[in-house]
Amino acid sequence: MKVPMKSLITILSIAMMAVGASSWADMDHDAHHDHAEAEVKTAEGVGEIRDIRAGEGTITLRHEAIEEYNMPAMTMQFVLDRAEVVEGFEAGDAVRFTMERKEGEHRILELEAR
Ligand SMILES: [Cu+2]
Repeated sequence: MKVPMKSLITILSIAMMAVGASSWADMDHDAHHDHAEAEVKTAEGVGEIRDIRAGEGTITLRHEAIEEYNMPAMTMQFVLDRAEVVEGFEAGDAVRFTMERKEGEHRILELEAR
């Protein structure tokens, strides 16, 4: 049976949308918690500093999985709770950290060398 080109394109774009939607869900793995989860909770994590931007108040960490937040291991940017948190640290340092998610922001509360 000959499938008209137009239906093929429709089928393809639906398939691509489905793939796109599922990979978006993976990337945004923790977003679905935001609505139900009004209270703030903290979590401990371990990782390595990739980049510090004290002027912008951010730090990029490669971190191991954080079960409390349902996060797999990844590299991501965090907001610094206070500028002093990163004092004495530099990119490449292995760290242990305490974080919280508040109003959709991931904040680093404490940083400790390991
Ligand atoms: Cu993460």
